[in-house]
Amino acid sequence: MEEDLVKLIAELKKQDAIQVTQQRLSAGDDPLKILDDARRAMQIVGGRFADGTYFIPDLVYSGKILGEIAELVKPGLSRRPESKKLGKIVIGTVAGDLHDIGKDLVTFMLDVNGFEVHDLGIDVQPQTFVQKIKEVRPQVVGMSGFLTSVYRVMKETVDAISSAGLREEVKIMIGGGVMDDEVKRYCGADAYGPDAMAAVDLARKWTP
Ligand code: B1M
Repeated sequence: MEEDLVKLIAELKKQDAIQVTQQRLSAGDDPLKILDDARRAMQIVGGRFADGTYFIPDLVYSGKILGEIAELVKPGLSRRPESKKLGKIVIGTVAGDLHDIGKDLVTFMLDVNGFEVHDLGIDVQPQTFVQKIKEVRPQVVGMSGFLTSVYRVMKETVDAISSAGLREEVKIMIGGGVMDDEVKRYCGADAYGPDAMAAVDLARKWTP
């Protein structure tokens, strides 16, 4: 059924993809595994967009499918029982970038794992990160980026945090489709997280 879901999402067959998701959840399948399969499917969608098989409306529709699957899967990702928050995180998709599905999943996973998350949304200017850091004093800053064109703005955001004298106070993690360790080094972040659970593990490592 794993390959079924990947194929159905990649083929943009929304109703069937939702049905298979429901079946897998009822059968007790791991919700994180379902999300990971959905992510693999989105890579296929992205590849088809890049090679001219799919167009913008297909990308938009794939986003809708994934959004609905994420909503189905979320209740199965258990919330941490205790009420005291583990630490504070400011997160956002950097300026010029409007992708939010992956960032929202990371935000959700951080939240259910016990962090106080301040989500700045999409297209977030460097100074907006700086202002929010001054306001909430987080231990961790998360920057999502999904376009190669935003590598530079990720670096500018880290630079803005440094110029404001806040760099020593925070650990910075980056993530998103086209990010990797090389981009991390280029922009001066502390770590790159390949998926939502990696982001949670990094945040755990950096908070008391
Ligand atoms: Co866009 N898009 N898109 N798109 N889109 C990509 C990213 C692309 C790779 C597709 C491709 O061509 N192969 C490509 C970027 C190419 C590049 O720069 N190298 C691309 C492009 C080109 C564009 C436009 C420029 C298209 C155009 O207009 N000509 C445009 C840009 C608009 C803008 O932002 N200014 C655009 C627009 C869109 C839509 C609006 C139509 C839609 C977004 C819907 C939305 O987000 N609300 C969309 C979609 C759906 C995609 C793809 C197909 C899927 C993205 C997605 O949701 N993936 C994407 C292809 C791909 O990803 N391979 C693509 C599923 C999601 C669960 O995975 O986002 O990777 P992901 O998130 C993961 C991890 O990365 C990680 O955890 C998440 C959960 O596991 N993670 C973090 C994310 N943030 C993290 C932060 C962390 C740690 C981990 O720490 C802080």
